[in-house]
Amino acid sequence: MQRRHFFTGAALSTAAVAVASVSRVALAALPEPVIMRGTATAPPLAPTTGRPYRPVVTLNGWTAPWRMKDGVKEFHLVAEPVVREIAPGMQATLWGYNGQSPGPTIEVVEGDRVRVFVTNKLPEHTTIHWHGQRLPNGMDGVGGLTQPQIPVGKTFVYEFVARRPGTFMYHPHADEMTQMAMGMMGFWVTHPKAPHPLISEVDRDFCFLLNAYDIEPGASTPKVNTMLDFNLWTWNSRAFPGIDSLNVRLGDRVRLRVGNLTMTNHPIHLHGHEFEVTGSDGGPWPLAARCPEVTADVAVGQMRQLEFVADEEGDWALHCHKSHHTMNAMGHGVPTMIGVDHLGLVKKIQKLIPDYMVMGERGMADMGEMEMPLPDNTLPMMTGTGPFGPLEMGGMFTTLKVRRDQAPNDYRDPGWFTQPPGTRPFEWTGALPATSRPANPVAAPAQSPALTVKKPGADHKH
Ligand SMILES: [Cu+2]
Repeated sequence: MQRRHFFTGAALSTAAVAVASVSRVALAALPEPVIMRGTATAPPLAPTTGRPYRPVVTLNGWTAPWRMKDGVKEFHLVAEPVVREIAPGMQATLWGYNGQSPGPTIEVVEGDRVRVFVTNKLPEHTTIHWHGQRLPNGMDGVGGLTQPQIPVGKTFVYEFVARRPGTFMYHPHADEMTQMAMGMMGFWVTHPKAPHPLISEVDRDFCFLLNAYDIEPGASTPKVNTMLDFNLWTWNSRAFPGIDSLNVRLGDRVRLRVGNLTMTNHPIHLHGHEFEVTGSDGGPWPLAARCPEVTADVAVGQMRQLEFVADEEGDWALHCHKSHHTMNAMGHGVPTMIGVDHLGLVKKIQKLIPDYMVMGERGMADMGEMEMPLPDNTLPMMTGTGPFGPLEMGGMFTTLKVRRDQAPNDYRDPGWFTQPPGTRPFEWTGALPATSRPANPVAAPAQSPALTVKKPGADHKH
């Protein structure tokens, strides 16, 4: 892989020299691609030309600037290998667009004519499919079916009118298993050109893609053949605690746009509020189809718009409700030890391996607190620290921070919520009623089944 990158890079610098020697007119034919290296959530990119709209905020991402040329919005996407920090302490070698995975969000207005230049700097061919769009068949981006693949080093031009407003995404339709497992995807939002009866104006409009990677602890390149057993569950290729909080003002109307490009469904759950699903990649939903929810399942290849009024102050968890999707790598091979009494075993092993710890005897929370020594470039299974200690989370988890004094259009993290006095559970220090059950039923000797210990390779001894 390194050698291939090296040679690709060498070929590209040669190409750059060649381009530099052609005329300025020829150069101006293509908008310069804008490359992003950071992982911070970029502030919304207000439109400077064309019809006005309230821009979205891409969680730990950014929106691609465009060039208006003869009334056409021109974007330039560069498909290329990228390095993405999944969370502090872990870098992944992915493929993406314009320096990041996911690529930049594309924002246009209903009725806009859009031209996207796609330059292929990958080591293999690619295409881009514009998921959910109405467009001419030849612009649909399915390699082999609607167009020839974009060869390595070449630039193809897609052009169509963004015919319907809504929430969309883009991704390759070429060697999909590899290219999507490597992180190639991006968000697309088409804003309505005029007030729309089924599309509300919101104060904050966030978007993110659900994605997943299988990267062995200590490695950095995803295993692209994995079908189900991923170990990094991410939003916009970030895992908690690498996912920024969603910071809003008390009373804001908030929209979350979520798209799923993983291999399984994700029930997205918000604490402290009810939301309505107001639309999908199929378009805005009729009012009669909306109902209050606190969890919305986003199936594979689906997109959902979740809308609510943020009318409860606090730090509210926002996460996938599959408990294995709110943890990071390293945990899945650990055997269940709850109720197992290790007696003096640990001390004996520690004579040989001083750092040895037994995990899970009392549950797994120890892992959140201790964060076992890890190989380089991986993330603890249960991690993050809040105002009251370890959060014991990972993966698809973040917080919605609702604050009375968050200024309009201020997206900065306000820090932890200060809870009003008397609004938190407290320790009961009075008398407890006598219990009629054994204190620890698992350890009660009378109920324990007889165990036969069998050593490997010693079948004759019992
Ligand atoms: Cu999930």
